[in-house]
Amino acid sequence: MRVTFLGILIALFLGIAECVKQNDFKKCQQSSFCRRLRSLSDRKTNSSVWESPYAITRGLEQLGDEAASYTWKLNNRLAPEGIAFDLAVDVLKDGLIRLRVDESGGLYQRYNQTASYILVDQPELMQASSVKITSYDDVDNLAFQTSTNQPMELKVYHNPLNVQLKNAQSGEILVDINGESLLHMEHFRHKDAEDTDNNSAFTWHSEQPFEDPNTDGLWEESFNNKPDSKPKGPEAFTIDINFPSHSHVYGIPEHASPLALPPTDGSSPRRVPYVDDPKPYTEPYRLYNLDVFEYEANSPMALYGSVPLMHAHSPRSSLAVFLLSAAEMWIDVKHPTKESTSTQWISESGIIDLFLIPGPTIEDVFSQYASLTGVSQMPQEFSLGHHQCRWNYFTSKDMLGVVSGYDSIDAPVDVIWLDIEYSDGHKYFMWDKKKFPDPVDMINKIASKGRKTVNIVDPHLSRDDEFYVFNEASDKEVLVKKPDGQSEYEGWCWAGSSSWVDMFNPASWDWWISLFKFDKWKDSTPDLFTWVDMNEPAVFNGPEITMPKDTVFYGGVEHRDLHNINGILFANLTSQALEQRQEKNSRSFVLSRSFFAGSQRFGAVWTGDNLGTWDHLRSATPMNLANNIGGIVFTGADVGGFFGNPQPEYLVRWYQTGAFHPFFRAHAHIDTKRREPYVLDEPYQSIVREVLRLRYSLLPVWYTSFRENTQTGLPILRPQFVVHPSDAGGFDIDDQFYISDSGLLVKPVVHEGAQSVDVYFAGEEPYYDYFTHEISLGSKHKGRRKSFFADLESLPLFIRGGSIIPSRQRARRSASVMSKDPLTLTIALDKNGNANGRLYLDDGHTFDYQDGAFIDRQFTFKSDRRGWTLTSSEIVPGDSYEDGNEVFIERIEVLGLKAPPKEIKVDGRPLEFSWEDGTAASSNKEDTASLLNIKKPLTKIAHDFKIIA
Ligand code: NBV
Repeated sequence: MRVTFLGILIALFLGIAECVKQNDFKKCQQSSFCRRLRSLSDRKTNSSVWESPYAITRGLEQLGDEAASYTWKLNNRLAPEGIAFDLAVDVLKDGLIRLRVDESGGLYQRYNQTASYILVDQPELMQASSVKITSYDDVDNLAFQTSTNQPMELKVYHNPLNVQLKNAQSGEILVDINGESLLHMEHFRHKDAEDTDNNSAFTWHSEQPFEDPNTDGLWEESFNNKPDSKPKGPEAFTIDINFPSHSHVYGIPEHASPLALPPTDGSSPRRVPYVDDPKPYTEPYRLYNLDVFEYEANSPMALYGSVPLMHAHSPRSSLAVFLLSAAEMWIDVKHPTKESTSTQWISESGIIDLFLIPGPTIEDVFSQYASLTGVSQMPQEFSLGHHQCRWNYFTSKDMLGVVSGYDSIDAPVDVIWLDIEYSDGHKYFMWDKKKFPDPVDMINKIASKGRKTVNIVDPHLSRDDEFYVFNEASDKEVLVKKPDGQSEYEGWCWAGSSSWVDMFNPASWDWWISLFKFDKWKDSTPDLFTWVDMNEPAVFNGPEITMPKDTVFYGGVEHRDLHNINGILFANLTSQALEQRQEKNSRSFVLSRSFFAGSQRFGAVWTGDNLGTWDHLRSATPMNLANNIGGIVFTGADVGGFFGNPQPEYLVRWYQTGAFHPFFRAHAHIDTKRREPYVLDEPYQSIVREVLRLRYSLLPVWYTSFRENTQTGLPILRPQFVVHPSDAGGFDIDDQFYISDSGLLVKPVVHEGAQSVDVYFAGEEPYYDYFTHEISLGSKHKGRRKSFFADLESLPLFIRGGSIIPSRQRARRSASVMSKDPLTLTIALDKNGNANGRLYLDDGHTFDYQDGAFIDRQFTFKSDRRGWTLTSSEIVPGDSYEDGNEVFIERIEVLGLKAPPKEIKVDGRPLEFSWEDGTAASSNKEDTASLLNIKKPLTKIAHDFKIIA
């Protein structure tokens, strides 16, 4: 054991493995439940008579008088006598459907706690009186309206069971459940029972009755010689969910795959912009949070996080489905026709808890999904700045050297990070005092330069009896148990022999929070924040580098039932810990590697250990877009690539890309050469400095974008299909994106040696090049591709006409010293000479904004025959905040005016301005736009104003 562990350690440490070890991770065929249940689909294809054995045996019953909650009794005619299921349907307040299937009176209770950890609240039900029920012989029809007054119908057909959600206005079937007759829930059974009891439900999908009760891994299986005892036997389920009128599906992160999910049946994928060599997928998408060493850049393999939310989209409507299961899951995608999609979902355990999110607009989908899993935290403003990380900065001096390195080249950075080597023998919370003799002094010195520190806390606890955290956890009995349910589970991780905290045990919660308190963690300060890594959890000697599925958590629950939500619990509790240790009401900042639906409430995530290769740079954008449309908006990727020593061109392209991801952190493996911006040669260093400054100048856009997400659930990074939902030409595009509603459109350059890029412009508005002000046009019915010069210094960034971009143009060393800086407004006119924009500001670190201490402004630029007016008014009345009262506007730029004004006044006071003729006669012509530059309007941002010309 020790030898193997050492081997793994050395390989990880030196980064010697070349690429993902496919053999370390299961294919569907190697996972018995996936193999069993995926085979149903093949058997169906090869069978002339295929019928679902599931039927309703007792019709609709309403639960109580008030609420729209209904049940049916369900039977599998192939299951032994006495086995039955309950089907429950809730119509939720906003018109979402929650459909649950559970075994009724089974041998055990299937795991049903996932919702209690993931949903923001118990979903509110619609009044029963708002649902009109009509029942015929074999079908119940539930008619209701969504909160946006869209009439819907849910049809429940009894025999065989089939559930369809229809748009009652268009008659379109939106979602069809069990239309393919694949639904199956393996019932609990006794291992030693009569053959019939064991087998009869399986004869449906296996040609022959099983001879051996453990046929096909029902009661035990092993992978790479790691056994999984299955004390409860088989308990998987599968369900087919079809979208008969939706050609595109998106979501279900985390995979390094194109955003528009390619089919998994081996058929050719559509053209995918980011992959040079598209290959057909034959494996289903897997959701099982794993530490995948050197993962592939184009694959449906599982990665660190799981969000079982899938969007279905067509030019006519958008909707989504959310299957709330914390167990391992596999999802197949096919396109029976060009215009339709069929999917099969396979999960190892738990109840079926499926939400139908009806839309019909894409905005509706996001707000409906946010009503379930919540929106982002309002982040600490500093965390939107640039982060410099490395495995590892080794001493206090090294850390302070990073700060002075940035200062020496006048480049901004907000956070310097410490990886695992800061700790004493990987006993997190304990600093290695030889390298960091006075951590508080070091953190304070960094803070005195306007910067913060983050250090890592991995969830494995060294089983060293000198380690107070381990001793306390052991005494409190909050450690994960072996399959016997009694003794502490022990595995290998960085610290050697380790145990893991069971965050499902309520007794661990206050204790975990207490570990971060300043009176306990004396080597910590309010300027130190937390990175939670390896929380999938990663276990070096475990099956697939994680914990065995038969380990036991609180209440006797097996790891298999809750694996995918283990990581989010660490992020949740750590975020609470950072909030609660402050006297002032400060926000937390936590970065977590593992995530699940709802992780947006607890901080940022990143795409893990990417490679320093061009295909990984290309995959970063679709991966971050997928997280964003999965609700997890505060996301980024290791800038520069975690593994490898990138060439300067690659590094520059990475900064240009990462600067437009919400979480912007450079990071590198311990075995790589130093590559901080201040060690780069010219011209690379200067290019990177400019990119960093650009990021900081746009912090007001990023901050406003987060505010918008907290109010609407809309993503911050938006792919084409979200912004132009009826332009089918953009549905497969995932290599360019918009930043929230700001109007900024980004096209990262991600090919070696590129001197030009193609940008896709959709819609009727003009697009202005951010730097040159050259105008490009979309077109009314279809997008247009246009090629741009893009040498290493060029960064394709555009403003959509009709937008107003707030920025801060003074170069500073960090976000925390910018809070009083004046603002610039850049106004890019639409084809009618109008524009709108928003700016949200608050103190950037407390919760005072919840009591009204914020500035939330709407800017409106309106042209008429005589001239134009720019007004600033409050969107939501706020009381401003201390620094906010000092912020003023120092410059206003207007792009695309037809003629210069004669005079410009604010409150009767004339303003100075300059004018540059464009070569374009108007914003409807592709040429350079005119530029009006209004100097020093000096209007306070907290006040209303009207500028007239
Ligand atoms: O803590 C070391 C690394 C860390 O730098 C990286 O960001 C994590 O994703 N960690 C994984 C451990 C394993 C690295 C091979």
